[in-house]
Order: sequence, then C-alpha cells, then structure tokens
Amino acid sequence: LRNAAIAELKNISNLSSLEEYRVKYLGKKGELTKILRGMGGLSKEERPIVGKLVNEVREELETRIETMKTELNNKAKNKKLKEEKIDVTLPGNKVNFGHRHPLMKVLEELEDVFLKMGFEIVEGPEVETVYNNFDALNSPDNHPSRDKSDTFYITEDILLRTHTSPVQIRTMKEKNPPFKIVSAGRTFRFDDVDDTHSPMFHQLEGLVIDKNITMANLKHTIDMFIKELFGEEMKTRFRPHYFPFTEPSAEVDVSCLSCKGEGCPDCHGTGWSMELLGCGMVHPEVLKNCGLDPDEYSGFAFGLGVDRIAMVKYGINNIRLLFENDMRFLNQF
Ligand code: FA5
Repeated sequence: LRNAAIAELKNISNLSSLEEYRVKYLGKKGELTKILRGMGGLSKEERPIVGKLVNEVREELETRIETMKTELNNKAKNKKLKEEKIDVTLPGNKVNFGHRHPLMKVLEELEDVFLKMGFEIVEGPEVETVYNNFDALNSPDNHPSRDKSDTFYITEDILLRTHTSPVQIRTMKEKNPPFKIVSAGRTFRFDDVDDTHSPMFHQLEGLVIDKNITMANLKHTIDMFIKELFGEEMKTRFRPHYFPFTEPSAEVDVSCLSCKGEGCPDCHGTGWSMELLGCGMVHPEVLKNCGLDPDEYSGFAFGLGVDRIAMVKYGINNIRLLFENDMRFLNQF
C-alpha cells in the first residue's frame, strides 16, 4: 500500500487532486483507516506491529503530502508572477490632451494685453435690445445695418447683437467715470460667408471715459496693443471712416506680415492686411444718452474683429477654418 501510494503521489499535479488523494488514504474512510479498523481480526502480537507500521506510513504520507502542497503552491505562485509581470520598459499608451481653440487663445491673449494696460473686463449679453444696439448708439432710423436683411431680429425690440458696442451703453449707464473697460464676445450679422466674413464672429470692444481724452490717447492705445500683440515691427494705418456713435471715426489696418510684394496673395501687393477694427471719439449724443455731460467728459471707443486678429496672427487665410472644427487644422495650434 505504501509503495502504491507513493507512486500515485508522483502523478498529482494540482491542489484539488492532492486533497482527493489525502482523503483516499488518510481520510475517515481512507485505506489506512480501513486497516486500523480491521485490526480486530489480528492476534495480540500482530496488533502493535501492524499499528506501528500503519502509523509510520501515515506519518510518511502526511509529510510527503505537506511537501507536495508547498511545492504546488509555489508553482502556482511563480506561474502567476510570471504571467502578471509588468515590463516597465514598454512604451506607454499615448494620451491625447485637449487644448484651447486658436480663437479662444487669441481672445485670452487680447484680454491679457488690455489688463496689463489697466483696462477692466466687463461682460455683455448676446441677446440685446434694439435700443442698446442701435438707438442709444445714435444710429439713424434708416441706417442700413438696422435692416432685417442685415440683422437677426428675435422680436421687434430684441435682436442678436450686431456688434459689441451696446456694452458701451450698459457700462456708461452703470459706472461713474473715469473708467477703462474691454468686453469680448460673439456677434451676429446676416453676412454672406467669404474668406473674411462669417455670420457669427467675435469682437472685442474697448471704451475709455475720462476728462480731456483725445484722439492722441486713442491712437497711442491702439498702436501699443498692436505692437504688444504682433511685435514691434508691426505698423498701423488709420483710415477716416464713419460710425454713428463716434466722431471722428477711423478704421485700422496693420502691415502685411508675410508680404511677398507685388503679387502677395495676402494683401494683393498693398502691404496692408485686411481691416481689423473700427474706432473713434465717443459721439456727444451717445454720452448724453447715457446721462454723461459732453462738456465734462470725453472718451474713445474701438471694436476689433477677434477672428481677423487670429487670422493675421496665425497666417490663416480663410475664416471658415475657425468654425469648421476640422481636427487636422485645430491640431496645429
Ligand atoms: C463695428 O462693428 C463697430 N461697432 C466698431 C466700433 C466700435 C467703431 C467702437 C467705433 C467705436 P465694423 O462693422 O467695421 O464696426 O466691425 C468691426 C470689425 O469686426 C471689423 O473691422 C472686422 O474686423 C470685424 N467684422 C465685421 N464683420 C465681420 C464678419 N462678418 N465676419 C468677421 N469679422 C467681421
């Protein structure tokens, strides 16, 4: 029996068959127990001999089973360790980080420049009253921009703002001068889409009200912010223009950064980029509409096209790219 048991043990390869094996030989109904139970049929002299033999075999099998158990346990542990080994030298999985949209980057950069120049940032709503968007800004009743073919009306008195200038009205009514504010956000016009126009675009409005503010302060502020944003070599050009809410008024272009002379695709050889902003001295009528005395206070205002600034800054020749969300384009920023 001992030899058969030892031979059988060699074929056992896992813990559950080892347990079956233990029960088979050492359990209550096991082979060795059977022999002990059958000892009643033996003579007095034979009993201690057989009893001793059975106990010896039992002890030997117990030791062997214990050893086998430890071996099997170790084997299982090693197998697990091998399988679950982590190769720390393997290259990691690439994590794609999101990033700011180029337009938002420019917008934040613009706000930073104006904060540095002592301006305060204020907010204004995208849905505005016709009064704030046109009337209070001295816009004549028959001004073409009021037309339904140019402006998105919600009701007769409510519209999607066509520019950020209504924030001027809100600020002048709320704050006591002197103040310097900027306000950026979305604006809407019934414009046909082309390379430089979109029906939804972004403007940044600036307004400075104090005593003795002149056109020189306006020119200096615009020049400074353009140089801060694009670099010292950037030049500005002020062209006389008309806005109902400023007098005098001007439009501003900046020099074409990538100018290739005569046949330049960006400026058609003029040396000047597309129009970037409108500006001027706040019209006395507008000051009066907001309860300010034009004999005491004066000020300047400007409104810049943020999308166009982004285009000049990053050399983008088509405004559509800013709104199409093509990842091949966006991933370049
Ligand atoms: C205005 O909107 C005036 N409110 C600006 C102003 C403010 C003048 C304060 C004086 C004092 P204008 O319509 O020119 O002006 O627009 C200003 C800028 O917005 C333009 O120079 C241009 O850069 C940008 N812009 C206008 N229309 C579009 C459009 N459809 N798509 C993209 N950018 C546009």
